[in-house]
Amino acid sequence: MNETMVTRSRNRAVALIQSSKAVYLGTHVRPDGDALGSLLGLALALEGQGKRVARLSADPAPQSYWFLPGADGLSCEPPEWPAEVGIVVDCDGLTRVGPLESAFARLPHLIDIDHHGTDQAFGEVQLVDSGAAAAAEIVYGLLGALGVQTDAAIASCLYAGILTDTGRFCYGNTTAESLRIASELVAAGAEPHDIARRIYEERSFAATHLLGVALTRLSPNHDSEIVSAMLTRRDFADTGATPSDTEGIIDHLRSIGGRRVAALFVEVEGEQVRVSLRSDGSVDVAEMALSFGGGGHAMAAGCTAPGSLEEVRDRVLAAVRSALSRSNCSHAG
Ligand SMILES: [Mn+2]
Repeated sequence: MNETMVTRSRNRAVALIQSSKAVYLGTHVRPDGDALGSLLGLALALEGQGKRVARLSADPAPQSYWFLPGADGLSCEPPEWPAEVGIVVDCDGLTRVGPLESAFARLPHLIDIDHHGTDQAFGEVQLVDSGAAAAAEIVYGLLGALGVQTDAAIASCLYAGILTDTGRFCYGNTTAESLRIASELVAAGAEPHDIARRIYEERSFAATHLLGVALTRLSPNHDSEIVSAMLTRRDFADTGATPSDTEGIIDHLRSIGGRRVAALFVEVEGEQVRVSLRSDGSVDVAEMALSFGGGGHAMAAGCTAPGSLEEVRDRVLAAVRSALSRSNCSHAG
Protein backbone atom coordinates (compact mmCIF):
# COMPACT_ATOMS: atom_id res chain seq x y z
CA MET A 1 0.00 0.00 0.00
CA ASN A 2 1.53 3.33 -1.02
CA GLU A 3 1.61 6.50 1.05
CA THR A 4 -1.44 8.09 -0.62
CA MET A 5 -3.53 4.95 -0.12
CA VAL A 6 -2.48 4.76 3.53
CA THR A 7 -3.46 8.40 4.03
CA ARG A 8 -6.79 7.90 2.27
CA SER A 9 -7.63 4.79 4.32
CA ARG A 10 -6.56 6.54 7.49
CA ASN A 11 -8.84 9.50 6.74
CA ARG A 12 -11.76 7.17 6.11
CA ALA A 13 -11.05 5.33 9.38
CA VAL A 14 -10.89 8.66 11.23
CA ALA A 15 -14.24 9.75 9.78
CA LEU A 16 -15.90 6.46 10.74
CA ILE A 17 -14.49 6.55 14.26
CA GLN A 18 -15.40 10.20 14.81
CA SER A 19 -18.99 9.59 13.76
CA SER A 20 -19.41 6.64 16.15
CA LYS A 21 -20.31 6.48 19.84
CA ALA A 22 -19.66 2.81 20.48
CA VAL A 23 -16.88 0.62 19.07
CA TYR A 24 -15.99 -3.06 19.32
CA LEU A 25 -12.26 -3.74 19.22
CA GLY A 26 -11.04 -7.23 18.40
CA THR A 27 -7.91 -9.19 17.66
CA HIS A 28 -6.75 -12.70 16.82
CA VAL A 29 -7.08 -15.88 18.85
CA ARG A 30 -4.15 -16.59 21.16
CA PRO A 31 -3.28 -12.87 21.23
CA ASP A 32 0.39 -11.89 21.31
CA GLY A 33 2.05 -8.68 22.47
CA ASP A 34 1.23 -6.75 19.30
CA ALA A 35 -2.38 -7.94 19.24
CA LEU A 36 -2.90 -6.93 22.87
CA GLY A 37 -0.83 -3.75 22.80
CA SER A 38 -2.58 -2.48 19.65
CA LEU A 39 -6.05 -3.35 20.94
CA LEU A 40 -5.55 -1.97 24.46
CA GLY A 41 -3.77 1.20 23.33
CA LEU A 42 -6.49 1.96 20.81
CA ALA A 43 -9.17 1.20 23.42
CA LEU A 44 -7.74 3.74 25.88
CA ALA A 45 -7.42 6.35 23.16
CA LEU A 46 -11.03 5.93 22.02
CA GLU A 47 -12.31 5.96 25.59
CA GLY A 48 -10.40 9.20 26.05
CA GLN A 49 -12.48 10.57 23.19
CA GLY A 50 -15.67 9.69 25.05
CA LYS A 51 -16.53 6.50 23.19
CA ARG A 52 -17.88 3.31 24.64
CA VAL A 53 -15.40 0.54 23.84
CA ALA A 54 -15.54 -3.27 24.07
CA ARG A 55 -12.15 -5.03 24.30
CA LEU A 56 -12.82 -8.39 22.65
CA SER A 57 -10.50 -11.38 22.51
CA ALA A 58 -11.59 -15.01 22.14
CA ASP A 59 -8.64 -16.11 24.27
CA PRO A 60 -7.34 -14.52 27.47
CA ALA A 61 -4.11 -12.52 27.54
CA PRO A 62 -1.02 -14.54 28.53
CA GLN A 63 -0.02 -13.68 32.09
CA SER A 64 3.06 -11.75 30.99
CA TYR A 65 0.73 -9.11 29.47
CA TRP A 66 -1.60 -8.68 32.42
CA PHE A 67 0.31 -5.54 33.42
CA LEU A 68 -0.86 -3.70 30.29
CA PRO A 69 -3.43 -1.03 31.17
CA GLY A 70 -6.93 -2.34 30.48
CA ALA A 71 -5.89 -6.00 30.07
CA ASP A 72 -8.29 -6.89 32.88
CA GLY A 73 -11.16 -5.51 30.77
CA LEU A 74 -10.79 -8.09 27.98
CA SER A 75 -13.91 -10.08 27.24
CA CYS A 76 -14.40 -13.21 25.15
CA GLU A 77 -18.04 -12.34 24.42
CA PRO A 78 -19.58 -9.31 22.73
CA PRO A 79 -21.40 -6.94 25.11
CA GLU A 80 -25.17 -6.47 25.33
CA TRP A 81 -24.90 -3.03 23.80
CA PRO A 82 -24.55 -2.53 20.04
CA ALA A 83 -21.78 -0.66 18.23
CA GLU A 84 -21.63 1.24 14.94
CA VAL A 85 -18.01 0.38 14.20
CA GLY A 86 -15.75 -2.62 14.71
CA ILE A 87 -11.97 -2.36 14.52
CA VAL A 88 -9.98 -5.56 14.15
CA VAL A 89 -6.22 -5.32 14.74
CA ASP A 90 -3.34 -7.62 13.74
CA CYS A 91 -5.56 -10.10 11.85
CA ASP A 92 -4.89 -11.16 8.26
CA GLY A 93 -8.53 -12.22 7.87
CA LEU A 94 -11.73 -11.80 9.88
CA THR A 95 -11.76 -15.53 10.68
CA ARG A 96 -8.69 -14.91 12.87
CA VAL A 97 -10.94 -13.46 15.62
CA GLY A 98 -12.28 -17.01 16.08
CA PRO A 99 -15.69 -17.37 17.70
CA LEU A 100 -16.15 -13.56 17.70
CA GLU A 101 -16.34 -13.44 13.90
CA SER A 102 -20.14 -13.18 13.69
CA ALA A 103 -20.22 -10.38 16.30
CA PHE A 104 -17.92 -8.31 14.06
CA ALA A 105 -19.44 -9.38 10.76
CA ARG A 106 -22.86 -8.00 11.71
CA LEU A 107 -21.62 -4.49 12.63
CA PRO A 108 -22.52 -1.71 10.16
CA HIS A 109 -18.87 -0.69 9.66
CA LEU A 110 -15.63 -2.63 9.97
CA ILE A 111 -12.02 -1.39 9.91
CA ASP A 112 -9.10 -3.79 9.25
CA ILE A 113 -5.82 -2.63 10.83
CA ASP A 114 -3.03 -5.03 9.92
CA HIS A 115 0.58 -5.48 8.84
CA HIS A 116 0.63 -9.08 7.57
CA GLY A 117 1.83 -9.69 4.03
CA THR A 118 -0.86 -12.37 3.86
CA ASP A 119 -3.72 -9.97 4.72
CA GLN A 120 -6.96 -10.98 3.04
CA ALA A 121 -8.75 -7.66 2.99
CA PHE A 122 -11.97 -7.48 4.99
CA GLY A 123 -14.23 -4.71 6.19
CA GLU A 124 -14.99 -1.36 4.69
CA VAL A 125 -11.64 0.27 5.39
CA GLN A 126 -8.28 -1.46 5.18
CA LEU A 127 -5.51 0.22 7.08
CA VAL A 128 -2.97 -2.38 6.03
CA ASP A 129 0.77 -1.78 5.72
CA SER A 130 2.98 -4.85 5.36
CA GLY A 131 6.01 -2.59 5.77
CA ALA A 132 5.04 -1.89 9.38
CA ALA A 133 6.83 -4.08 11.91
CA ALA A 134 3.79 -4.12 14.18
CA ALA A 135 0.10 -3.28 14.01
CA ALA A 136 0.90 -0.96 16.93
CA GLU A 137 2.87 1.26 14.51
CA ILE A 138 -0.23 1.66 12.35
CA VAL A 139 -2.39 2.34 15.41
CA TYR A 140 0.08 5.03 16.46
CA GLY A 141 -0.31 6.73 13.07
CA LEU A 142 -4.10 6.52 13.39
CA LEU A 143 -4.04 8.11 16.85
CA GLY A 144 -2.05 11.00 15.42
CA ALA A 145 -4.69 11.50 12.72
CA LEU A 146 -7.44 11.33 15.38
CA GLY A 147 -5.69 14.08 17.34
CA VAL A 148 -5.21 11.82 20.38
CA GLN A 149 -2.65 12.93 22.95
CA THR A 150 -0.64 9.76 23.66
CA ASP A 151 -0.38 9.39 27.44
CA ALA A 152 1.85 6.97 29.36
CA ALA A 153 -0.79 4.21 29.45
CA ILE A 154 -1.45 4.30 25.70
CA ALA A 155 2.30 4.59 25.02
CA SER A 156 3.05 1.52 27.17
CA CYS A 157 0.54 -0.60 25.25
CA LEU A 158 1.84 0.42 21.81
CA TYR A 159 5.48 0.12 22.88
CA ALA A 160 4.81 -3.47 24.06
CA GLY A 161 3.38 -4.22 20.61
CA ILE A 162 6.41 -2.93 18.74
CA LEU A 163 8.89 -4.46 21.20
CA THR A 164 7.44 -7.95 20.84
CA ASP A 165 6.77 -7.98 17.08
CA THR A 166 10.31 -6.77 16.35
CA GLY A 167 11.78 -9.37 18.74
CA ARG A 168 13.09 -6.56 20.96
CA PHE A 169 14.17 -4.58 17.88
CA CYS A 170 16.26 -7.51 16.59
CA TYR A 171 14.20 -8.99 13.72
CA GLY A 172 14.64 -8.03 10.09
CA ASN A 173 11.35 -6.08 10.16
CA THR A 174 12.79 -3.43 12.50
CA THR A 175 12.94 -0.11 10.63
CA ALA A 176 13.92 3.47 11.37
CA GLU A 177 10.17 4.10 11.62
CA SER A 178 9.82 1.39 14.32
CA LEU A 179 12.59 3.01 16.34
CA ARG A 180 11.27 6.54 15.74
CA ILE A 181 7.81 5.58 16.98
CA ALA A 182 9.27 3.64 19.91
CA SER A 183 11.31 6.70 20.81
CA GLU A 184 8.22 8.91 20.75
CA LEU A 185 6.36 6.37 22.91
CA VAL A 186 9.18 6.42 25.47
CA ALA A 187 9.07 10.22 25.44
CA ALA A 188 5.30 9.93 26.09
CA GLY A 189 5.92 7.81 29.19
CA ALA A 190 6.46 4.16 28.18
CA GLU A 191 9.21 2.64 30.33
CA PRO A 192 11.41 0.31 28.23
CA HIS A 193 13.12 -1.42 31.15
CA ASP A 194 9.92 -2.07 33.07
CA ILE A 195 7.99 -3.31 30.02
CA ALA A 196 10.81 -5.61 28.86
CA ARG A 197 11.23 -7.02 32.36
CA ARG A 198 7.53 -7.80 32.71
CA ILE A 199 7.25 -9.42 29.29
CA TYR A 200 10.54 -11.31 29.13
CA GLU A 201 11.82 -11.82 32.64
CA GLU A 202 8.86 -13.17 34.50
CA ARG A 203 8.44 -16.52 32.76
CA SER A 204 6.57 -18.90 35.07
CA PHE A 205 8.11 -22.09 36.44
CA ALA A 206 5.76 -24.21 34.31
CA ALA A 207 6.58 -22.27 31.13
CA THR A 208 10.33 -22.57 31.83
CA HIS A 209 9.89 -26.31 32.42
CA LEU A 210 8.03 -26.59 29.08
CA LEU A 211 10.87 -24.71 27.34
CA GLY A 212 13.28 -27.24 28.87
CA VAL A 213 11.24 -30.13 27.51
CA ALA A 214 11.14 -28.53 24.03
CA LEU A 215 14.93 -28.08 24.06
CA THR A 216 15.42 -31.80 24.79
CA ARG A 217 13.46 -32.53 21.60
CA LEU A 218 15.66 -30.54 19.23
CA SER A 219 16.16 -32.29 15.96
CA PRO A 220 18.34 -31.20 13.06
CA ASN A 221 16.94 -31.82 9.58
CA HIS A 222 17.96 -31.34 5.97
CA ASP A 223 21.75 -31.10 6.28
CA SER A 224 21.26 -29.08 9.45
CA GLU A 225 19.58 -26.19 7.65
CA ILE A 226 16.36 -26.80 9.58
CA VAL A 227 15.90 -27.25 13.30
CA SER A 228 12.64 -28.43 14.77
CA ALA A 229 11.09 -29.51 18.06
CA MET A 230 7.80 -31.08 19.09
CA LEU A 231 5.59 -30.75 22.17
CA THR A 232 2.85 -33.24 22.97
CA ARG A 233 -0.33 -32.67 24.96
CA ARG A 234 1.25 -34.91 27.58
CA ASP A 235 4.09 -32.37 27.98
CA PHE A 236 1.56 -29.70 28.97
CA ALA A 237 -0.07 -32.03 31.49
CA ASP A 238 3.33 -33.03 32.94
CA THR A 239 4.62 -29.47 33.34
CA GLY A 240 1.33 -27.73 34.15
CA ALA A 241 2.04 -25.29 31.31
CA THR A 242 -0.75 -23.57 29.37
CA PRO A 243 -0.96 -23.22 25.56
CA SER A 244 0.26 -19.61 25.73
CA ASP A 245 3.42 -20.78 27.53
CA THR A 246 4.87 -21.84 24.15
CA GLU A 247 5.46 -18.15 23.37
CA GLY A 248 9.15 -17.47 22.90
CA ILE A 249 10.22 -21.12 22.55
CA ILE A 250 10.62 -20.71 18.79
CA ASP A 251 13.09 -17.87 19.43
CA HIS A 252 15.42 -20.31 21.18
CA LEU A 253 15.27 -22.52 18.09
CA ARG A 254 15.88 -19.69 15.63
CA SER A 255 18.84 -18.44 17.67
CA ILE A 256 20.85 -21.56 16.80
CA GLY A 257 23.59 -20.52 14.37
CA GLY A 258 23.58 -21.68 10.77
CA ARG A 259 19.92 -22.73 10.73
CA ARG A 260 17.82 -21.22 7.97
CA VAL A 261 14.43 -22.39 9.20
CA ALA A 262 13.19 -23.19 12.70
CA ALA A 263 9.92 -25.04 13.28
CA LEU A 264 7.99 -25.83 16.44
CA PHE A 265 5.17 -28.39 16.38
CA VAL A 266 2.66 -28.35 19.21
CA GLU A 267 -0.06 -30.96 19.57
CA VAL A 268 -3.39 -29.32 20.39
CA GLU A 269 -6.95 -30.54 20.98
CA GLY A 270 -8.93 -32.23 18.25
CA GLU A 271 -6.10 -34.05 16.41
CA GLN A 272 -4.52 -30.77 15.33
CA VAL A 273 -1.00 -29.44 15.39
CA ARG A 274 -0.03 -25.82 15.81
CA VAL A 275 3.04 -24.96 13.77
CA SER A 276 5.36 -21.97 14.29
CA LEU A 277 7.89 -21.21 11.58
CA ARG A 278 10.85 -18.82 11.52
CA SER A 279 13.18 -18.11 8.64
CA ASP A 280 16.51 -16.31 8.38
CA GLY A 281 15.13 -14.67 5.23
CA SER A 282 16.30 -17.26 2.69
CA VAL A 283 12.76 -18.66 2.30
CA ASP A 284 9.31 -17.10 2.79
CA VAL A 285 7.64 -19.03 5.61
CA ALA A 286 4.40 -17.00 5.28
CA GLU A 287 3.87 -18.59 1.86
CA MET A 288 4.42 -22.01 3.38
CA ALA A 289 2.07 -21.33 6.31
CA LEU A 290 -0.55 -20.03 3.89
CA SER A 291 -0.48 -23.31 1.97
CA PHE A 292 -1.35 -25.05 5.27
CA GLY A 293 -4.21 -22.65 6.02
CA GLY A 294 -2.20 -20.23 8.17
CA GLY A 295 -0.39 -16.97 7.53
CA GLY A 296 2.07 -14.45 8.89
CA HIS A 297 5.20 -12.69 7.74
CA ALA A 298 8.05 -13.79 5.45
CA MET A 299 10.34 -14.47 8.40
CA ALA A 300 7.75 -15.45 11.03
CA ALA A 301 4.58 -17.37 10.32
CA GLY A 302 2.34 -20.13 11.61
CA CYS A 303 -0.60 -22.41 10.99
CA THR A 304 -2.76 -25.04 12.63
CA ALA A 305 -3.03 -28.23 10.60
CA PRO A 306 -5.07 -31.42 11.11
CA GLY A 307 -3.29 -34.72 11.76
CA SER A 308 -0.94 -36.34 14.24
CA LEU A 309 2.26 -34.62 15.34
CA GLU A 310 4.40 -36.87 13.17
CA GLU A 311 2.16 -36.50 10.10
CA VAL A 312 2.05 -32.72 10.27
CA ARG A 313 5.76 -32.47 11.04
CA ASP A 314 6.62 -34.64 8.03
CA ARG A 315 4.32 -32.68 5.69
CA VAL A 316 5.55 -29.28 6.83
CA LEU A 317 9.23 -30.24 6.85
CA ALA A 318 8.87 -31.67 3.35
CA ALA A 319 7.50 -28.29 2.22
CA VAL A 320 10.34 -26.47 3.99
CA ARG A 321 12.91 -28.76 2.40
CA SER A 322 11.61 -28.22 -1.11
CA ALA A 323 11.49 -24.43 -0.56
CA LEU A 324 15.08 -24.51 0.67
CA SER A 325 16.17 -26.62 -2.30
CA ARG A 326 14.49 -24.16 -4.68
CA SER A 327 16.21 -21.23 -2.99
CA ASN A 328 19.58 -23.06 -3.05
CA CYS A 329 19.12 -23.70 -6.80
CA SER A 330 18.23 -20.10 -7.55
CA HIS A 331 21.25 -18.90 -5.56
CA ALA A 332 23.53 -21.33 -7.39
CA GLY A 333 22.10 -20.19 -10.74
MN1 LIG B 1 1.54 -8.14 14.72
